[in-house]
Amino acid sequence: MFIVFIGPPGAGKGTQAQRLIELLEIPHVSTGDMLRDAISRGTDLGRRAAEFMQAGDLVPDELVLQIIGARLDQPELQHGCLFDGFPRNVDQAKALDSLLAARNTPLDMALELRVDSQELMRRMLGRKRQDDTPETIAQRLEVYANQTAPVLKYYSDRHLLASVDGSGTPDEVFQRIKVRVQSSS
Ligand code: B4P
Repeated sequence: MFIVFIGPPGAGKGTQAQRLIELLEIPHVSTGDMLRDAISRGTDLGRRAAEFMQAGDLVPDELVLQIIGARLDQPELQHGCLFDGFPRNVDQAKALDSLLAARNTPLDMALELRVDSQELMRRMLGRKRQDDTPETIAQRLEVYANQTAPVLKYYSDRHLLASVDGSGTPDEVFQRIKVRVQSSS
């Protein structure tokens, strides 16, 4: 099963993805984690991505698609995976469609996690990551509204979108996700 996980910054995609990959027994593909890993290893790609992440902007598609393409070529991803934080704009969604079509493995589901801005701010300021300053968070929320929200329409038009309320405890949220995923598989 191939699923994409979409939601505003701090919605808990990473938190819920860990649970979902265990339930579905599929690999986890988080572009945020892969980019942070490239930065900590000091690779050329990491150096180029760092300035965008620190500013709360999207990393250029060219860099993100480079890491996604390489990851999709790994044999463990042949039968499915959970894309976490990718795609983040409509061009990335179209590129993912092409990559999956070339492998004859179309996307099964787009899962949206919905959380209001006040709660997002509270969660992100609580985790103390380097790119979680109030200014950067405001910029990331704006980028989400302008660039990532249109991805929801893209998947809704293709009848692939399922939206889940991301408020409440991690257990409560996961129960809702489980119901949606199990009813579509
Ligand atoms: P990501 O790493 O994708 O992270 P995120 O959106 O900030 O957070 P996430 O939703 O995963 O929240 P989490 O579970 O941690 O992106 C970081 C940056 O990388 C982007 O700004 C961008 O620059 C770049 N990037 C990544 N992918 C890209 C792409 N495809 N294209 C271009 N650029 C890209 O949860 C947040 C906090 O809330 C945690 O502390 C958690 O413990 C807490 N929490 C979770 N669920 C909770 C709950 N139910 N109740 C209370 N707290 C909860």
